[in-house]
Amino acid sequence: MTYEEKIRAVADLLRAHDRNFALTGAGISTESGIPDFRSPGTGLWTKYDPTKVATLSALRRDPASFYDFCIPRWTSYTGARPNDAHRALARLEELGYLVGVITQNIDGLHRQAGSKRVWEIHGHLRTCHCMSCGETYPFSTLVEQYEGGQNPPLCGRCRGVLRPDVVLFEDQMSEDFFKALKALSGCQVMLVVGTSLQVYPAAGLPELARRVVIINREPTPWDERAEVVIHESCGKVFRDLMAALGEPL
Ligand code: CNA
Repeated sequence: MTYEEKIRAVADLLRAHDRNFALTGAGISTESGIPDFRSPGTGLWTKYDPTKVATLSALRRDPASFYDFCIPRWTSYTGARPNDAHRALARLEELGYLVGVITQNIDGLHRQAGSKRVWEIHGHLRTCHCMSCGETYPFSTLVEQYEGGQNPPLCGRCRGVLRPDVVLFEDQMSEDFFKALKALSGCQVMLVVGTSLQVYPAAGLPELARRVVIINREPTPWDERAEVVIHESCGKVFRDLMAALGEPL
C-alpha cells in the first residue's frame, strides 16, 4: 500500500467501526518538544537508563538525586503545548470516531488539547502525595520546595518525602490502567501512536483490540500483526487523516 492508501484505509476503519480507541506514547509529544525515551539520537535512553534512575527504589534510596534527575524534565513538560496529533485525537473523539485515548504519557497534553475521555495509565503531573501519611498536594508544591532549596520536598504535615502521582518503574499500575482495561472491552480498532511498545503492561493493550493500526516513526513489535502500519511522524499522519475524513484541523 502507498502512504495515501494507508491513510484512506485508516479513515475507512474509523468510519466503519464505533468502538475505537487510541493508545499513545512519548512519540506523540516529541513534536511538542518533549524528548521520548527510545528515539535514536534524541531519546533520553541515549543519555540515561530510565529503568535505573526513574524507579521507586531510586526514589527511596536517594530521593535528592532522584529529584535532581526528574524535576528538570518534568518542569519542561509543564510548558509544552499540544501539537496537531493531540488536537486531531481530541477532534476524533468529539466527532464520534474515537471513544477516547489511553496514554502512557504524563505530560497532560491530551487533556490540554481537549480530549475528554483520557486514561492516564502512567499517572500525571497535576498532584503529588506524601510517601508516609498519604496527604495530597498540587504538583506545584513539590516543585516550589525543590526550587526553593528543599530537596527532597517534604510533607507539611508529617515531614515525609513527597512523590508525584506518576507510575515509576517498579510501581504498581494506576487505577486508570484497570479502568482502561474495562473500557477496552469490545474495542474494534486501536490506533497505536508514538510508542515503541516496549514497556509492559501497556505494550500488551493492543491484544485487546480486534484491529490494530500502528503510527510510529520506527518499527514496533506489533508491525507484523497490525492491519495498517505507517512509519511517519504522527503530526503529518493526523493532518492527512483528518483531511481524508473531510475534517481538516
Ligand atoms: P518510547 O519507548 O520512547 O517510544 C517512542 C516511540 O515513538 C519510538 O518508537 C519513536 O520512534 C516514536 N516517535 C518519536 N517521535 C515520533 C513522532 N513525532 N511521530 C511518530 N513516532 C514518533 O516511548 P513509549 O511511550 O513507548 O514508552 C513508554 C514510557 C515513556 C512511558 O512510561 C512514558 O511515561 C514515558 N515517557 C513519557 C513522556 C511524556 O509524557 N511525554 C516523555 C518521555 C517518556
